[in-house]
Amino acid sequence: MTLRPVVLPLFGLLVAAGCAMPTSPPSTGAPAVVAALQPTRGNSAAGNVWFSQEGSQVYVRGRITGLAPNKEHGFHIHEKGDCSSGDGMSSGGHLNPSGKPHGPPAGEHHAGDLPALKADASGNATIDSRLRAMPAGAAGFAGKALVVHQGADDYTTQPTGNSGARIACGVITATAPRDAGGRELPLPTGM
Ligand SMILES: [Cu+2]
Ligand SMILES: [Zn+2]
Repeated sequence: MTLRPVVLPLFGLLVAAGCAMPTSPPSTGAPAVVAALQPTRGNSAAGNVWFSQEGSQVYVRGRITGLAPNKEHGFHIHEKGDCSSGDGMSSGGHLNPSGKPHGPPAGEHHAGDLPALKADASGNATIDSRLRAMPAGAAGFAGKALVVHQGADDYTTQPTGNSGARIACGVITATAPRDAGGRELPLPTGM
């Protein structure tokens, strides 16, 4: 709720910047790193998620499809940028460079503990959050993995939150994902 007064003027600035350069291709604008989430074996969740540095703040924005309708899903940055195992397990544990317990975004938590995904009746979730105190900034997430879990994060069970199987995984990179025509997908701003 308290994000609105901060975020809306930023949207305006980004839109204005886009209009000033009508011939340029879509670009990420603010410095950002991106994860293109792919479903793990037997699952359907997928989507693109951007972590953008805006001044001293890090925002996470994106859209994920193929989730369980009307369910909450655990959502974390994991420490290894490796989704090759097919079940997401190769991404290791939660990103936790400062040795914190697992927990909710508003309390003590791993750097990789993100606000839960909330799927709508069609199994889609939109993410638009500001992350608290990220010393390494958005760029510090490059080379890690973004993971979506099958179940809800209880934010209590150590060190995982007990949110079950890993249903989507994507390595976080500084390279923007591209559409079928090879154009960079823009950083979402109006979600
Ligand atoms: Cu996780
Ligand atoms: Zn955690």
